[in-house]
Amino acid sequence: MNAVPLPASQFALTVNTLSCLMSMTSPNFDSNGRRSYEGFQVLSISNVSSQNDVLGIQQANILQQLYSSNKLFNFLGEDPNRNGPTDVMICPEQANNVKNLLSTFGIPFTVQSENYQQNIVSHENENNLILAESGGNMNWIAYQRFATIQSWMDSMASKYPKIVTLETYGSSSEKRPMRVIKISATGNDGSKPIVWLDGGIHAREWISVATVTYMANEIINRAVSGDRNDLINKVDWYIVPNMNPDGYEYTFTNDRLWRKTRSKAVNSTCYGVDPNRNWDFKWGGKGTSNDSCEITYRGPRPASEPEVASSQKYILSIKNRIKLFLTFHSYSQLLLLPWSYDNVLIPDKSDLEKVAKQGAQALEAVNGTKYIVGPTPQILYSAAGTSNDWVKGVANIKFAYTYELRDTGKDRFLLPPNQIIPSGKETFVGVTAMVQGVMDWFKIN
Ligand code: 0X9
Ligand code: ZN
Repeated sequence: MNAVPLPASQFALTVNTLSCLMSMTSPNFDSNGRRSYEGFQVLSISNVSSQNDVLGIQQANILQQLYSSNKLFNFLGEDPNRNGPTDVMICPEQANNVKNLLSTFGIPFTVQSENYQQNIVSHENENNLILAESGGNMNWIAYQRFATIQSWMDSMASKYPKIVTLETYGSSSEKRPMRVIKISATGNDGSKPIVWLDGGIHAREWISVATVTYMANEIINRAVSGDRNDLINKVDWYIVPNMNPDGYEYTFTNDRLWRKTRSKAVNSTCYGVDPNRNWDFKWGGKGTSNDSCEITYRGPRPASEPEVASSQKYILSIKNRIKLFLTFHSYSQLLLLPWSYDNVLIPDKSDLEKVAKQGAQALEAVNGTKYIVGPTPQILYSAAGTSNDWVKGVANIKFAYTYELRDTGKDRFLLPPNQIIPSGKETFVGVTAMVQGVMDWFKIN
């Protein structure tokens, strides 16, 4: 279809009349009192042209305006500047208007979901069925609750007291423990390098929690066998499966798409700070919001969140031993290098890239899952105040990376539970290859 473009001024008017205020201020709830996404639609917008059309209007520019001025697309947190297709969720009251507008400007899109609540319900039903069948015990065939993960950590520590120890280094806004599981095949005598793994800093990214606990379990199994020549036994592992415990629980009980912490903002009705915009390095820069209702809210000040402040303090106390820092998110299948705050190169980019490429290659060899390696702004978008940047810039840990796990946009945060084990297996192979690369660089054997 050959659409007749609107003049730019008329476009601005059209955009300004689109608002999701209704579904933002008075959201729907399901029969269990949880946020319902009934009628929300997901569109995948691809091949957006950055060429000017006859009237000098850029399609990419239009998308940017739609994205930023109307709070239409806030639920998936996608940024139209990123490479690849942009997936957006649209509130029910504007679904038709937005689709008409896109068609008018000849911007190609496909409808991925006519009603996102259906996607959520079928994902949760599937998970709950497995959880019910497995009777509250830890496993990696379903996504687990915070309490189950904590008791599993307790049981590992009491079963293998010489190898597995636990430490609570802080507590969340709602007073859940910030807890690290330490695995040391030869006893943690303070002499070995530390590899840090964390998951769940973003609440809805369940696969990051599941993958990190999967890896912890694998490491414990191999440490118990006690082979001193096994690479994984040459380091001490410090693993925090839940960096944002309140947010994680909230995704089970109240809102499957919650991303932030659960602190209450002063002088606002909104809750939560994006814990990956709250770290005390370049705080407040690009890709952050000062609006407490937004999903990328940076918080009132650096490290305002107890989850972030306690993690910073804890990491500083062991920074000299940490040789590799990996934080796990989803989705997109990326292995990101700092800096993320802006398109600025780190001085040792080639060292970090080399290790990352070894990781991505080893990972891909397992199930053919492809990861793209590169600096954050070049392959995703700029984001200031991330844990990754703070770890590199303040704690001075050389090898610090962010994994964006499965998938590339089919199921997004609702990744089917039968992908936990494949994700865990391939990611662990990727991580061990990176450990090897880092050991080689530091000439540790
Ligand atoms: O926006 C983010 O915080 C991360 N993406 S996500 O979709 N999981 O929310 C990207 C963070 C980017 N970079 C680094 N931490 N380096
Ligand atoms: Zn994330």
